[in-house]
Amino acid sequence: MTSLTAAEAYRALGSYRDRFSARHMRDLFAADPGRARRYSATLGPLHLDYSKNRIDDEGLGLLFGLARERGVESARDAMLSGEKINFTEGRAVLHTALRAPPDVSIHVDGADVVPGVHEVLDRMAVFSERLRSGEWLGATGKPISDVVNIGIGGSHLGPQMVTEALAAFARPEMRTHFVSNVDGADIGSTLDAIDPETALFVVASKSFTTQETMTNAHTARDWFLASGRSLSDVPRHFVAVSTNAEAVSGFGIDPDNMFGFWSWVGGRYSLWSAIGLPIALSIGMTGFRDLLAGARAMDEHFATAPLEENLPVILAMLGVWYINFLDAPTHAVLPYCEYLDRLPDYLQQADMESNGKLAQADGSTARHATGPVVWGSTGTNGQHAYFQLLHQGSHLVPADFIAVVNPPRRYGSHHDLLLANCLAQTEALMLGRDPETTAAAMRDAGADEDSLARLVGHRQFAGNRPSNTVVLEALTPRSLGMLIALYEHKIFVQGVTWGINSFDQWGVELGKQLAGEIYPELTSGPGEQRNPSTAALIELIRKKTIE
Ligand code: G6Q
Repeated sequence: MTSLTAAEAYRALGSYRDRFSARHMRDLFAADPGRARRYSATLGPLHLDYSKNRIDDEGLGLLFGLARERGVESARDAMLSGEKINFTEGRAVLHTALRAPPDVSIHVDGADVVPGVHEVLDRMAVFSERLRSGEWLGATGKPISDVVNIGIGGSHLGPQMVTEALAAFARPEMRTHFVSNVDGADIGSTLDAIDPETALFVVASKSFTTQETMTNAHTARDWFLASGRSLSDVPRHFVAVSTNAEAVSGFGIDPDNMFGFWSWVGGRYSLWSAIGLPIALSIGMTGFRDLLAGARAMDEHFATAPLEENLPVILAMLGVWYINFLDAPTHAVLPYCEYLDRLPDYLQQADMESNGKLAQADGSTARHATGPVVWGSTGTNGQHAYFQLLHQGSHLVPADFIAVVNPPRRYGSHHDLLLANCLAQTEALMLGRDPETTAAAMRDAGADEDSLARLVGHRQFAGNRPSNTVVLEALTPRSLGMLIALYEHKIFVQGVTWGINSFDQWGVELGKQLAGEIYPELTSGPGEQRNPSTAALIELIRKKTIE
């Protein structure tokens, strides 16, 4: 495939940008009374309002044309049917098969993968029921009260984000903890809070070789054994989620308590697989299956809706518009929902590890921008921190605001205040406040002409700052499944548009390799080939004092 910048629609978008980019969203709304309705879409319990974007019908038409020209539809079909679209690793990309119903067939290398998916789901159901009902007992005969997931990256961020998002569906007597960092403070503080007699560790690692995870797992096992237990007790307190049966059994985990998955499940797309075991242990398997069903509903929509009505495609192409045509290299994710506190972190990995790359299919380097820096945190907290820059800073920061209509619990006026703030921010970003209105408001408040001359420039808002608003009817396993799959497919569509492979992650290899080399040098001293800066830092650390 040719480069993005050579695409006919890309060039047309460039000239559209030159003609259009000065137009203000205020004027777009004024000129088109139907804009809010036409630039909105609903799928089940999820509503998307994308009307507060710097675009009109012509621009959107060009963006959908670009998606077609870049082969988004055929790439989508190839992914969904199990073709090996992860071309640098020779793998299919089938997180969608993890949420396919049993009557669907999806083949990889001639074999239907769906029966295996349901076999693992059924084993997860049996295990989670035994654990949650208190039938599964620890080595001293006590039921499990604390589940500790030990994993990192894709084996951590998804399960943690979903478990915390759906905390309202969990039973309070079953607590879930997540340990990821190789910093001993992470596992240390978790072990301090639990009892070895009632703890169950889920060692989650596709490879079962990841340094951080295996270091934490061994520390947990040592702690468990130090409590007076023997190796034969380990299988009652440690289970694994992995593709590496040999290493799992070498660790002392009963292979019957290993939940497998497959090479066609990428780490950051794996929460739907057995990597989601902590979710199932927390909210129960019915809830976990609802999560899968929500994602499945989004998959079906993605597979069948015309591009112009296809929610992931709409979000993706708006992102391409800002990144490639309006020089906006970051994207903010702003959930107005405390339960979604971890969503920005989760999407940071999903997006930045998928699309933070420049190598095109033929190995050449793209000469256009690709994946954005994804960042954000919950509202209203962000309003009192960095929103200043969103409103008046020099960077254009497209943002997704995520709101939930019905909270699991209402506390007085809190929820209406929360939602009012969410809507106020998107409106302020879009409308801004021109100098005349600013001056009039200041005059009404009693400001003199001297103050006006000095302060209007500071107190005006240019506006025209774009946002999407995603509204969930309620935060349930189903709606959350839809929301996550929406972003997964958005990321995919952008990767296809940019001509990159969204499913490898070679960029994390070099640092891992160097850490392996530097680790012994912290004891032995820097190797001769070590660069002077790093060598000096190694020496400083070995001295254990700065002076
Ligand atoms: C995700 C990445 C990465 C991976 C972790 C953990 O797509 O591949 O974040 O999930 O490095 O790997 P293991 O599951 O093999 O321990």
